[in-house]
Amino acid sequence: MTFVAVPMQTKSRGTAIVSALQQRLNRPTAEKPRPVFTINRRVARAFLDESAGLESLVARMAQCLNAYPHFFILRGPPPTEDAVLTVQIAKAIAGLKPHPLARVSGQALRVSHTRVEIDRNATLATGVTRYSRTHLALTPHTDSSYNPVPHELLAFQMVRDDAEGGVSILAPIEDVLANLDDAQIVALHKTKVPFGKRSYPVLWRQQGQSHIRFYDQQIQAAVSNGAALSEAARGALQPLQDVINVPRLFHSFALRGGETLFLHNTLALHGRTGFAKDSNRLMLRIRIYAGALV
Ligand SMILES: O=C(O)CCC(=O)C(=O)O
Ligand SMILES: [Fe+2]
Repeated sequence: MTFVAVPMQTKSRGTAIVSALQQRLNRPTAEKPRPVFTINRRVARAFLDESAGLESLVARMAQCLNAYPHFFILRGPPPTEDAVLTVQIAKAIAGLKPHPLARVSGQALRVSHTRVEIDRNATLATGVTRYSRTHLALTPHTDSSYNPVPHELLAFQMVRDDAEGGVSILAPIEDVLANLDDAQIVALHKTKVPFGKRSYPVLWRQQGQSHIRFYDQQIQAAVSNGAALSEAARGALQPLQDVINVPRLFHSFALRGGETLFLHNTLALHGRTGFAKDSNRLMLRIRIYAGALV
């Protein structure tokens, strides 16, 4: 599936002809595909044993992340606070191909681990990633969007789910773009927006595919720290903000304890609904650079 980055003609939002593709992508969430890999104990053990004999399974997982809807759910293992299996699967996917960054820095090989749970000390003064450690809803976003190169692969291992909230929202880039018109898409490619200390365009083309970097709270935080947000950037962001605030356009599902969500961080935005202030919901988050997803 390809999208025109810089079309010669632009259509206004109201008169855009809804294509067959758009009609398909705008189906209600319940009808959207939700890939699941269920693994048994033998396969789990094989992953822990350096992924011996799992090449075709790992290749299918990578394929699933590169193709719509750019995520899958892993089921089978019981809930655990040990992230070793998730890390091994993430490393197996990442290791399919060397990452371009690996040539310039050992950083590419490092795995980032975070416990995502309510942190009562996470005050509103402690950095932009604080939101994930509260009970608050998170609108669909890209993780590590302040990095020159955001990690390609993210995994969220649900240890303890929340029965009433914390529902995952996944917004594949195709669904986001299908709800914007060509002029809006062009503006998001051309306009730089501040994330952390630097500015980057929200959309870019890589290997014939559009990728996205977007984190509303990060942009707002950069602005409150003094970064300039031009009128052009505000204008480019508004339609995107409008779209990502409509969860019914995207995939949503409640991950249950033991399930792990793997996703392509620059081909699908992820978010969640809020939950109770005293919830004991716990997820483990893994981020890794993955050459096979570049
Ligand atoms: O809590 C969740 O479901 C997602 C949290 C999140 O987006 C993050 O920690 O990056
Ligand atoms: Fe996130």
